Amino acid sequence: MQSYLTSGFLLLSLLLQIGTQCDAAAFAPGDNLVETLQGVEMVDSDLSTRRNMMGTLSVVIIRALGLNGDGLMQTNAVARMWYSSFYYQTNEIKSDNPTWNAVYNLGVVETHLPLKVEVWDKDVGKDDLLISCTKYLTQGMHTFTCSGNGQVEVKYSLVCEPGLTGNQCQVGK
Ligand SMILES: [Ca+2]
Ligand SMILES: [Ca+2]
Repeated sequence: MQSYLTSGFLLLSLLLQIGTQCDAAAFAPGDNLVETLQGVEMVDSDLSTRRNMMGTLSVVIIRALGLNGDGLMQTNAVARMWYSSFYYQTNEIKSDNPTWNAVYNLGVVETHLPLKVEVWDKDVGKDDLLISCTKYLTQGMHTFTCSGNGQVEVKYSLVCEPGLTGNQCQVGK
């Protein structure tokens, strides 16, 4: 009798605990324990889906070549990059062939988003957009070049979070 009461009490406190963690309205008085546990499982799989497609991203804006922002004068070259809510801008180099080697460590990010890179010539008044491109990332170390008015070289490293693999870190091991 005592153990029956104890297990009944444990069941009740488990239900109360789950009820406070989830939407209490989802648990009607008639619900049994099996339905309740299925509810918990659904919450868990939502969480693991959210942990999917994550990796550590570093981007290096290496250099640009053959820019022509100011005719006979050297370009006032600046590169900009965007990824998710991140935005970075290099320092300005007065050259048609600037080398920045600017390293940006973004930390753990979602992997399915496009990386956008632009190169600009700074002017008094309106700046000139020389190169613009977007690139979807894959895991590993990669170097790519974007062309426009000249070229820009970009390198990045994407390391999947533990337990994830595939091009965009989407598949669990
Ligand atoms: Ca210009
Ligand atoms: Ca300029």
